[in-house]
Amino acid sequence: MSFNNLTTYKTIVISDIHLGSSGSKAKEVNDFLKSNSCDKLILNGDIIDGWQLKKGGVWKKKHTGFFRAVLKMMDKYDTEVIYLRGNHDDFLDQIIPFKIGKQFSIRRDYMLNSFGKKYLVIHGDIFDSITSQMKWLAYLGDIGYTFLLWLNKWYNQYREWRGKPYFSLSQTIKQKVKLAVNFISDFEEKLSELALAKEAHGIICGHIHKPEIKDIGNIKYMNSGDWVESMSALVETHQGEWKLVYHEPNQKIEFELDSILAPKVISK
Ligand SMILES: [Mn+2]
Repeated sequence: MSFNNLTTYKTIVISDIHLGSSGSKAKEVNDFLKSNSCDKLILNGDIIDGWQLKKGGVWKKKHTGFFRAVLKMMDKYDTEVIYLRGNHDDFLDQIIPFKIGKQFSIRRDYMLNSFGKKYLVIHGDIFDSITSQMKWLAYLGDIGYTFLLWLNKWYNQYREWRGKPYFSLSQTIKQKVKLAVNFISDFEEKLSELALAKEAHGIICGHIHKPEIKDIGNIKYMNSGDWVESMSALVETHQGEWKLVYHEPNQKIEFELDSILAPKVISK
């Protein structure tokens, strides 16, 4: 049903899907992949949530469905797939670098060359251990974030019942806590410095679940966001233009699943 509006890109970057955790929007990301094609697909870390799986997270059919959708893209459009490890899928460290033919590789980082520009692609957790602020977010990221999402879901079901619009609790908390704001700007600056040190024109990362495209000094800072809340992807058109796209859930499916799923993100 989504094949008639297939969109093609040169590059698609997605990150932070957290497959294996209850907050993962696996069905939505699968729908997104099925309605897009690209020459290069970069899975920029935290695709599989190994931490949650270790703690009793459940691997579902739709989680396997994600890899099926990726394989289909490789098959159908000859898409090259680059899977970069994140902190939640750091179990991959043991097999890195890994390569199957020319079409699939697992790596720590990647230098993307496109239209004469160099972009350093990396998940972004590399500075986590340096400051205590980052430790705080790493902690929030694992236990606190799961709790916030759980709370967010029930709070919004209550709001929906009361006829009130969707309210993103975790986004609001993240945006209001000053520590988090400091953390985000620290993160963005540190990663831009890293790109500069590697003589790249831009940085492409994920990790903090905050989709963004902006200039920091001479560096183009681009964050693909996540598939827990934002449902965002970073795409490069065949003309070399970078943009963020947000997945619009299918209204009909939405309605059918309404009773078991939390209301969808309408914010941003
Ligand atoms: Mn991460």
